[in-house]
Amino acid sequence: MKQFNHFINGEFSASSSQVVFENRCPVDNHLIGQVAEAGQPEVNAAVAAAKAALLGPWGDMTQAQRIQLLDRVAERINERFDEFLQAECLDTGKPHKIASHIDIPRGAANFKAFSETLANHPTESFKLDTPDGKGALNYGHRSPKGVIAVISPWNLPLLLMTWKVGPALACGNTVVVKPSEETPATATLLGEVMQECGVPAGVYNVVHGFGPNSAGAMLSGHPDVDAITFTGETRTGEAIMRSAAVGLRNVSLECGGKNPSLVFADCDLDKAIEGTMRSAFVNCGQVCLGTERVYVERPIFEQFVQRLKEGVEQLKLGRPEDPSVDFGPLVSHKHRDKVLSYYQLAKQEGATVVIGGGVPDMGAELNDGAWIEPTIWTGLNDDARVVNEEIFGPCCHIRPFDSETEVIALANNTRYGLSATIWTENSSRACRVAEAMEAGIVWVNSWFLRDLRTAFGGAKESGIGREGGVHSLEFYTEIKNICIKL
Ligand code: NAD
Ligand code: 6OD
Repeated sequence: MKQFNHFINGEFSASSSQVVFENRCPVDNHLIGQVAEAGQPEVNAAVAAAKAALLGPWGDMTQAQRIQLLDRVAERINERFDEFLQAECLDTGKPHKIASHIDIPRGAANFKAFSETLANHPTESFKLDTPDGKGALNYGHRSPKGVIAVISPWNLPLLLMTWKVGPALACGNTVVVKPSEETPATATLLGEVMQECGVPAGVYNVVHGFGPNSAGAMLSGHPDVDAITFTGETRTGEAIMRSAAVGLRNVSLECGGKNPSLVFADCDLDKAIEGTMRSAFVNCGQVCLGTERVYVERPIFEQFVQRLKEGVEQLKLGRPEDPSVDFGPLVSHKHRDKVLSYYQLAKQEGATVVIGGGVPDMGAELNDGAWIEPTIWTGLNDDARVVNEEIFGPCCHIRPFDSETEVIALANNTRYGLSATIWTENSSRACRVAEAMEAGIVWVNSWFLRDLRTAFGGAKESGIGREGGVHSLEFYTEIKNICIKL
């Protein structure tokens, strides 16, 4: 059985209290290992190590030296690809087919993506006229912000954690990571990689534990944490923002969504079906950018519903290592209880269940896992809770619409604003509707097509701030104006 320890100041350690919690695999509920739960002593030690490391070898490095080291981290993740893959799939239950294409390659790429931005993004400079005629020169100078707390979720554990750790370290900060309690493995494994690559002690730290009254709250409340970057639920984001208010610490919050997909009758239907199959069901529907509300123009509504249903019938459920499998379990029984409560609610709210709605019979070996059926509904009212609340499972509601104006209003009728997807072959319409979406990210005729130089983040209750490209640079550095009287 594995032991997942904290990684503090370059070394692995258990908690001084010896408190541990279980890590179970959602495929069949077997015990993977025990995870040390951090208390205040471990959080204090990790933050102190991160603060100390801002000086010393890390603080003395040039940007080019830091980038070289982080390139080596990316290479080492790729060299240990299979270990990362196994660890991620055991923790989450997701198919190897998905993690080997998305989670692990992006986990490595996140350490490389920001070096060019850092090297090539200028700071501003202004010449000021002064009464003596000699003038003054202003120029911007970027410094690391300091100790960054990275609090991350379980759905894409390595990808979402390194998406923040990569740019934070490239900008010269140090980090304390609090991975989700559901998925401790890859953050821990990354500690080994940091050691192997010679990243100085204290630059990358990991503390394990839960949120409230545990490592998450202790870390976000720690006075020596200079900024907090978080991905997770909106309600958690609010709690973190309250903590960050003490000491006016910066936050970057990437939170929940209830993302719409708008399918116009002039779309390429094959592409729209293929894209919606991914946006609604990949990773068992546990992607923040995923589609839970589908609006289809009336002339193609029946055909769309029928074809999406046929797509779902083709999904193969099974063990992660089977290369023909495209659909794994939910991350945990706790999360399955939540998703199933919405499946129940959909029936109570009057939904027509097109397909799914329950728990599949996976056979004796797997029935203890957190398996669930991919599900499609139609027929719900616009004010149904199922149409308005984030479920974060493999399910979507499909509703017909009759005009562009109507569908824009329907899509924007939500407290969230993370992403939207538009399917149309009319490029004028695509631009018009995309600009009308109250969302941070809009895809046209694609979904989750990522360019790491672009702004990523949510509007409304889906978050605060943007990361990616220069936006990460803005968050992870403090810009200072230097004014020189000539
Ligand atoms: P969560 O908010 O429950 O947990 C996320 C992290 O926060 C975990 O590490 C958890 O331990 C920690 N945490 C919980 N309460 C805390 C507290 N009071 N103080 C400090 N830390 C605390 O989210 P989750 O269930 O792990 O992930 C699913 C959610 O994440 C969904 O809502 C999904 O939409 C969202 N998400 C958003 C994005 C995005 O980019 N916008 C990406 C992925 C997931
Ligand atoms: O691709 C990314 O950078 C990113 N942050 C993806 C988020 C996915 C949400 O589940």
